[in-house]
Amino acid sequence: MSLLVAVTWETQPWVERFRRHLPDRDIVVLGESFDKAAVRYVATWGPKPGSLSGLPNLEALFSLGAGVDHLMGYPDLPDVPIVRVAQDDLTHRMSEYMVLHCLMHLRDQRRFDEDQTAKRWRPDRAPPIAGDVRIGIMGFGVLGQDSARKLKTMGFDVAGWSRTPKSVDGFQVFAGEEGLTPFLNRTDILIALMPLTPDTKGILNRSLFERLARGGALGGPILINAGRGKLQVESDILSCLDDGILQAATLDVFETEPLPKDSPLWTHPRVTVTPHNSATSEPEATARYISQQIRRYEAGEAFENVVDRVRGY
Ligand code: NDP
Ligand code: OXD
Repeated sequence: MSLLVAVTWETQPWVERFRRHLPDRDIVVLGESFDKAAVRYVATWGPKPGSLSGLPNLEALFSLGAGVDHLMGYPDLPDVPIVRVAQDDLTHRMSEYMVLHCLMHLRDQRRFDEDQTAKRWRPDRAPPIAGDVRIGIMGFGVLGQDSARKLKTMGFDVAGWSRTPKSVDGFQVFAGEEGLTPFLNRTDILIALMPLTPDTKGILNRSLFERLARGGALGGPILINAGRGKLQVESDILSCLDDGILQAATLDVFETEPLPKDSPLWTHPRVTVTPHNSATSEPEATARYISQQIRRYEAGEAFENVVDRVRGY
């Protein structure tokens, strides 16, 4: 029986790791010849159309990342469980990113970078402390909750917003449409860590930004999006930065990736751009996680972190 690796990234690091973690299996690769009937599992990211067809004995699809929007629109998606990545390596990377960028905005680090370039000595502002700043995390799942705990340790006042009501020790969690406005009204730094679904597409728009807290300690609301680029309306982000509805933004994800060279986001003085690498799927940790899921399943246990196709995440 074999595991098919169908990635749009460089294949070799994945094949090597899967061979190490599943030494008793054939690890086969798209584009090479292999027995389609022997394939029981596929590990994939952004599969090319047609590449998942004609696998009669397929039992599960593994997304190589936490998000599954790369699969949801796929034509003829096989009707087998889809297991997504939810493991510590990826989660910790995301929380590191969130702590880094929240502290960067708190301490106005971009200004000091500019001052260093200009050899300008301007110790003229006592920044607020974390306890003065309210962070709101849209998408209070695996990643949102871990970031929340770490940001809280730094002293930030953190709340979450999710689709369904939930109780998470130590945090106020708002939910659904009726919870959205009160959640935004108390938020100085808005973090987006939601999946891309029909409900969340374009949600980060002017009408939402206008509901963020005014008069907060940072001089205006700040957006950090590491969920998906299509959550955001980039023309609204730019116009809201220009008219003061937003103070600054950190963006890891974009409507079009790679971010086109002519995007004004690259050069906007109050936008920090990173190349969709806030929480990269590291091959060793990801292959280990998927191998563990396969062994669990073959031992008669259920897969963990199975995607609900109706919800879309
Ligand atoms: P989870 O499924 O654990 O959490 C998703 C959260 O979003 C849940 O709290 C869910 O609500 C909430 N949510 C979903 N739809 C809505 C909605 N319509 N309204 C309000 N809340 C909603 O996912 P993860 O935390 O593991 O990952 C989140 C996303 O982060 C991924 O889908 C991916 O897009 C992105 N990501 C980005 C990476 C990067 O490098 N930039 C790396 C990894 C992930 P509920 O709890 O009620 O279900
Ligand atoms: C993911 C990603 O979803 O890397 O894991 O974007």
